[in-house]
Amino acid sequence: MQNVFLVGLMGAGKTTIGRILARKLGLKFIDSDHEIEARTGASIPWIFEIEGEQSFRRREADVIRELTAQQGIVLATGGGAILNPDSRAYLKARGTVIYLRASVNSILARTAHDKNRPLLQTADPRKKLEELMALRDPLYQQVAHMVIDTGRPNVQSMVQTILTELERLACQ
Ligand code: SKM
Repeated sequence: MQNVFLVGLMGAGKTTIGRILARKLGLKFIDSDHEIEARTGASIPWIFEIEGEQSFRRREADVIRELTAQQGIVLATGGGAILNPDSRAYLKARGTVIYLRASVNSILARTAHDKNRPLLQTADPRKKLEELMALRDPLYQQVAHMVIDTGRPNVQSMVQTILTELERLACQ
């Protein structure tokens, strides 16, 4: 059974694309942010505020280690999951990693009214996103088996591209 892992910045569409992909591939969909919230019984902004980012990252690394050990899942990972070297290694070794690469502009548009993104609750979210992109893009690239630009006409065509590419990789 195959696993598919989606990485990329927040607001790139990992959850939306992941749900559709899972349905098409007959796999189970899991979102690591939702899993952390379910296990903790608290929202991500709350965890950031009360415990701090470092504690959130520890919880995230535990969840990535455990979830990637499963078989037959599509996993949407939190935007910062790839910061942890162990998590990068698990993702790369235990499934096909797809980097959904979105522009800062499109992420800003998608997250404009989203209060659930603690890292963007700043005076200048564009600057923050540009910093995150500069820091993380090389890490997403490093871990990815496939890079998909999200500026396509629609979600369905993006999913189709991914499915075709998954088939190609499977035949290699
Ligand atoms: O995991 C959440 C959390 O808000 C942190 C984050 C990040 O570091 O980019 C992205 C979200 O998916």
